[in-house]
Amino acid sequence: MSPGKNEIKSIDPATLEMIEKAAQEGVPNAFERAERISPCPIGADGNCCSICAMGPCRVPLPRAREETPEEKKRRRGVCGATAETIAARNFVRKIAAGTASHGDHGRVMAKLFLDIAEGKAPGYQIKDEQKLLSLALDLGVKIGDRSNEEIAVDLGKLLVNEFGKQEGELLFLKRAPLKRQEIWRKWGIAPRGIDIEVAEAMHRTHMGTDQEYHDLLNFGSKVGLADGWGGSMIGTEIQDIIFGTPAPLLSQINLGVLKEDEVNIIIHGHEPQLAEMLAVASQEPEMIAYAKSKGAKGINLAGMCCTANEMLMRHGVPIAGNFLQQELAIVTGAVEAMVVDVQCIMQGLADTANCYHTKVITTDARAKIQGAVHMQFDEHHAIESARAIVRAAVDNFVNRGSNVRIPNHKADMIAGFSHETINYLLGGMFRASYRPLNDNIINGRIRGVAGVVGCNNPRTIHDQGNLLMVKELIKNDVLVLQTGCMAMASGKAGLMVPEAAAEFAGPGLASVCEAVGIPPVLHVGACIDNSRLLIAATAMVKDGGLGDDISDLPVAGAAPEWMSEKAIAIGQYFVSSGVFTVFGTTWPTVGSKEATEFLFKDMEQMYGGMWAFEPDPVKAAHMMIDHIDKKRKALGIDKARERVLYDMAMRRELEAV
Ligand code: SF4
Ligand code: MSK
Repeated sequence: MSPGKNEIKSIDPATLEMIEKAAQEGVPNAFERAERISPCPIGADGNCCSICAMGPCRVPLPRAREETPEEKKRRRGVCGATAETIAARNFVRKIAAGTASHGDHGRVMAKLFLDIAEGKAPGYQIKDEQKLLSLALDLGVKIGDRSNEEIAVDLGKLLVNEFGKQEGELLFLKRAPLKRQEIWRKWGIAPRGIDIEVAEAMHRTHMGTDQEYHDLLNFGSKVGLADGWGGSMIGTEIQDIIFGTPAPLLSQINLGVLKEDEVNIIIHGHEPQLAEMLAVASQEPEMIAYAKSKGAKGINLAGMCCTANEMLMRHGVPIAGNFLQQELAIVTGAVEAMVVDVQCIMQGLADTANCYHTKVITTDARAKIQGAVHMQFDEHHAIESARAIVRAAVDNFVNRGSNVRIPNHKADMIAGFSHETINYLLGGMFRASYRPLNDNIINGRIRGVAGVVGCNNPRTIHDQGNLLMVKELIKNDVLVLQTGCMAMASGKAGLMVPEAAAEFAGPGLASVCEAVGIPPVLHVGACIDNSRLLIAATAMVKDGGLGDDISDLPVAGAAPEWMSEKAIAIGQYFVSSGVFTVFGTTWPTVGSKEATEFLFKDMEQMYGGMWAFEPDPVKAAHMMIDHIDKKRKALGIDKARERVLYDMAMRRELEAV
């Protein structure tokens, strides 16, 4: 349920200050809209079907009592579809929408990569040659004495082909542990291509096609895998090659990164190709001189949502905030332009911007907003497009009103823990490996690893679910890896600096963090970079000592404040890859006990991973810890942990004597 009228809406002081300012100035925003609009309980439970014009059909469970067998029999749509079919269809459509979104992102990157290799996208280059060569080797592209561009053309064609491939299996599936690949084949869920699985999902869920909920949900796993081991992984790998593989760097986060005396440009969305060019254009001496000619001291670029994560981890561009702060950034009155690309961009931005001088600039033909200015970004003339946008922002500086107030809140954070970086940090440059991580898990200093990812949602207190969960996990010696808006929530709360280990982590995890010099909570990237978590989990399996499949690892996943269909796609590929995954806020199949049971229980028998739903973030953290302990026991390493704790207690006792 949404926080009530007089309840706290966020635990972030910058957010609270701007909600207050918005209320004083009568400015619309998601927090006040969520207060006015109650979520439809039938839709929220997955009990509403609107896929044909005989409906929409609502098949709600009776409230506060068990349904009778007679009611159960009659709980059907006009076509006779059961509540199970309706819930499963709705769920699979969410996975398909999430997979389509990440897939479209990956496709744009694959095509840009091909254009760069063919010399058609001046301004971009291949920045990580090592990653280009290692990916080419992985996928059987000939290297020999060929130039990077020649190799990249072949690699680019191979990856673009993954989207439209009609048969066989996605190339990246071969990166998974062998046992995992066998599980996928056994259940018929090894994706053939990316688009074909999304298209088949839409067909299967059309009126009158697949009406067997087990079959529908099993197919949903296939679609999810086409995201994690397909569209998202292609996007991540190519972005690393063309923009550089992230390595740890220090930056800052929260609305306090905006500057009163500079032109503030916020880059918002998910695809970083324009933002990369804005970073260049905004720092060109002529552009800074132009800004000065308008009375500003310079040009300040800051990020929002996942474009922010991309620019933070590769260039140290500070982050203004996460998903629920997008309108509030405009409420500061200090933003000259909010430049958006695709995904997670609220239409409400245009309304909020109407109350100030801010220009909302859409830049992608797939994502326009009524009331925004559209300035189409052209990758083939990238720097020129970027300059035009920066100039428009600079021109707007003179229009700032007098109601500027930038919250004085920002925090330091370290970002950029890619799989490669974790490898180097743990194993050293010359024998990069996950061995030290596995060893510390085996000896019990690190109890396990958790991926805490996903969005914000005004139906729950902003950032609170994340913080309570993450603090509970690290206190219990669980190393936390984060992406998306949840990574930002931890960054704002000061959990992504090495000093956080001593303050918040349990003694075992703190000792490892101190030895390696890392925070107890690692920023791994944007939403598509959840594919890095799959690679990290696979690396842990391959390094040995922790079983022979991802489902054997003492790991768990969570999205305590999710809202997006992409989060469901991500969760499904975690589950189908063998990971226990718990979501908070709301669960979209609770209206069908059978469909929910299949996701929460049967999937464990099938894939070794399953879903869970727990809105209380501390309880959810303990479900993850219990799962981690169950896996430790199965691996026979639970005793090692007990021994470590016993030894430490003894040592303390000895010291006290
Ligand atoms: Fe109703 Fe069936 Fe049409 Fe869905 S498909 S709206 S349940 S009639
Ligand atoms: S941006 S999908 S609100 S994490 Fe990736 Fe944040 Fe969720 Fe969008």
